[in-house]
Amino acid sequence: MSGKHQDISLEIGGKDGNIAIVRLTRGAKRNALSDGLIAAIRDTFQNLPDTVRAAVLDGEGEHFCAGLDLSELKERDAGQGMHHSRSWHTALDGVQYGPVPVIAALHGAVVGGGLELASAAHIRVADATTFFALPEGQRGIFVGGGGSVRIPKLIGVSRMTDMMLTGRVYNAEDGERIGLAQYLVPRGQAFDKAMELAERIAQNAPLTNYALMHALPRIAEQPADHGYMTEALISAIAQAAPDAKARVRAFLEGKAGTKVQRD
Ligand code: 1HE
Repeated sequence: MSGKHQDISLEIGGKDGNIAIVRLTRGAKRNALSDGLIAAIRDTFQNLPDTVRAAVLDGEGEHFCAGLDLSELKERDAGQGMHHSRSWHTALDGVQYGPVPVIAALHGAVVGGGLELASAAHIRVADATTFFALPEGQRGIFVGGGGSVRIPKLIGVSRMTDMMLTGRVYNAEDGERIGLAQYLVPRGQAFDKAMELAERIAQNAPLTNYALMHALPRIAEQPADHGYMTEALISAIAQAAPDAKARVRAFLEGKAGTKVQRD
């Protein structure tokens, strides 16, 4: 990392010490994303230790993230605004297309750029206090952190349009129902659930995780015949790895714990 930033922390944890816990630590400002914090998110995800197999992203205090730091908005001209948006794209692409899957542990406000950040994660776990909104419409601005690309993939263009036109706020339950989160847990339990999922993910073959993160969203953008080809290439690479061979052998030899089981 290019130096520690006061508004973010990185801890390495989990049973095998291979989970990165990335926390926004700007609770007093509801984890609002300043330029400095966006750069720190970029640097943190770009420089995760090689031993890390999954990451959990959460926010200190009552809210996951209040979005763009509005106090920095007022001084920007159009050119600076474009570069600012592009800097978010780089940082949030680094979350989505980094080395390991990212699970966002959500609570309280997940609004504006906070929802854009959460959308860059691979899995979102919301606790019962979570609420989702895109107040950009009310602030006279537009999403700029990749939200117009990522959020419609989660909930569709019409729901996102409604959120921005009307200021609609989704509570945790409705947010999970429409696809803003994949898991809904009781108040205060999002981090523990995210860690549990991270532990599971960390046990997968790293190459499979990488293929999922990097190939799936791209295949979704490709015409079907290109998608099939990409799928064939990735599956050939994954199955050729020694790790894959060892795992399949373990199943065929009836080794304990390799069967698919109900949760
Ligand atoms: C902030 C921000 C912020 C809080 N920028 N300082 N995002 C928004 O429009 C959401 C704006 N925030 C809120 O609606 C509320 O703060 C919350 C619902 C998130 C939390 O409410 P609450 O009552 O817990 O906190 P608060 O009293 O409103 O805020 C506490 C402090 O955080 C206060 O500062 P203080 O110095 O007076 O203590 C707030 O000013 C500060 N704060 N949110 C700056 N967002 C890439 S483009 C993305 C575009 C967007 O994200 S637009 C949506 C921006």
